[in-house]
Amino acid sequence: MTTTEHPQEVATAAASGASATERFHADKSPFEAVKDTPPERVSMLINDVLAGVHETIRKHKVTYDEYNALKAWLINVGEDGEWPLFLDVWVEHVVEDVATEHRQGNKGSIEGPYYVPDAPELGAKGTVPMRDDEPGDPLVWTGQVRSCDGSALAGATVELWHADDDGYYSQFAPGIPEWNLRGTFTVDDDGRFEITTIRPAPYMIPTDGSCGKMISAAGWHPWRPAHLHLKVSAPGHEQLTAQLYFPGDPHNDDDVASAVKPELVLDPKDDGQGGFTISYDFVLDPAK
Ligand code: MBD
Ligand code: FE
Repeated sequence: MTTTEHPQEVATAAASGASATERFHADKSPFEAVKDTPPERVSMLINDVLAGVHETIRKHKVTYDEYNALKAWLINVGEDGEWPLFLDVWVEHVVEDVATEHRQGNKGSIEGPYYVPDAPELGAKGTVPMRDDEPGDPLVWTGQVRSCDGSALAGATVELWHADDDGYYSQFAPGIPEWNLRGTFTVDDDGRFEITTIRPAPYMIPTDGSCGKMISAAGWHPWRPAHLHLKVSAPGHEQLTAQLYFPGDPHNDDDVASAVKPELVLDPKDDGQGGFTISYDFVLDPAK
């Protein structure tokens, strides 16, 4: 069996959730950065969240059966390791809006649960690691990284990660080589880069886990439009986390993660050989 054969038969919500939870714990403690938050702010935030919950219960006369279903569901989300997925799909987009609203350059989009640091370094021009028989249309992306004043940012890095042609991410679905479709590019002296990869497929939230259960109970759909994830970093500048999308995707207008912005939709050109070329530049804000 090749690695690309029917990976959906073995990809489970609990397995990708466990990987995402483990990945999150592997980073430095998220509590460190907020250890000096005054109790007044903590109290205010918790009170406001709870007030929203209390208001919902009164307004809709939530029953004990519904309350118990919620309790069971919250327990299951944790057991499935799906909190990274739940939070990044239904909450992160607002945090991202607030965090980047001051920017003059690119504002970006959410990171999501499937970023892994330290992907292979590929220089200014290169091809991301992929299998010999990697399915998907070839994609060649040229771009430049600049500061808000228009100057090229030599030495900037562009980290790219994305799903394969089945909608699966390496390190979060079984049977895919570790760094498949993940790479780190360092731009040249003119801030330019050229990345060769394949066009990703749309992403479907696993339907066999707690998030999937909530989606189907609510009559929603589980889809994110096809997207490229990236992080752009340069000395003395705010790091940009963004996603890029393809025109015509049916879920650009109703992304389950609410993470599409018009300026993030690409304009791919047919390369005449079954592939596409894209051109997309980044403008980073100087760090405050
Ligand atoms: C993804 O691939 C993703 O990008 C987000 C934000 C949430 C779930 C899966
Ligand atoms: Fe994604």
